[in-house]
Amino acid sequence: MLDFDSGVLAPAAGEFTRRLSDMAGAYADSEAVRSLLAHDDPVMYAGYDASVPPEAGHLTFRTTIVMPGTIGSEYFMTKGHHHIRDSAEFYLGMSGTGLLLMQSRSGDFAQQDLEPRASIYVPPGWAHRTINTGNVPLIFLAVYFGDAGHDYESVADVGFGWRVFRGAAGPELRAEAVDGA
Ligand code: S6P
Ligand code: ZN
Repeated sequence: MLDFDSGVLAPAAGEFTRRLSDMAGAYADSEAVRSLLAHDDPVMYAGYDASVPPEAGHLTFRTTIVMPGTIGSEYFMTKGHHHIRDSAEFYLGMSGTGLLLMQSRSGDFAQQDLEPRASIYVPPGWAHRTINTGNVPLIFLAVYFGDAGHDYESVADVGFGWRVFRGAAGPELRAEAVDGA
């Protein structure tokens, strides 16, 4: 059972939690990261994993709950990743509002609004990262191949072509130089 309001999946194989210290280098304002980590290490996002074998032929799924907030003025986000075996993924918005950013290996960029009932296709070979641009938790479901695997290093090395900041009139996307894309 999926609880659309809380993101709880039950039964679940387990829960995962990512704190700021797990992704300190992802944010543009390294000084804001340092000063926050000096007295706190907040949970940036968490979620629940389905009990599905991580093997070919299976479809596995997990929920994610991204907390609301900013580092400096950059919205809380997920680390972002490629799948080790290039394969597609399906995202379903459950609660809250945000963006799903996607970037191909050749540097093409796409974004989709992630909101309740949004059904989004992530094509094979596109890295993906979610951003919470609202004031409440952003909650979504992701469905992907059991043997897809996760490659975080490529995204950490190359970066994403766009960052999302809180602006006076709402979320602002700003282009970012990326390495090798
Ligand atoms: C899995 C899917 C999502 C993310 C989750 C956390 O393929 O894309 O479930 O794993 O949103 O993001 P990240 O980038 O830390 O794995
Ligand atoms: Zn994924």
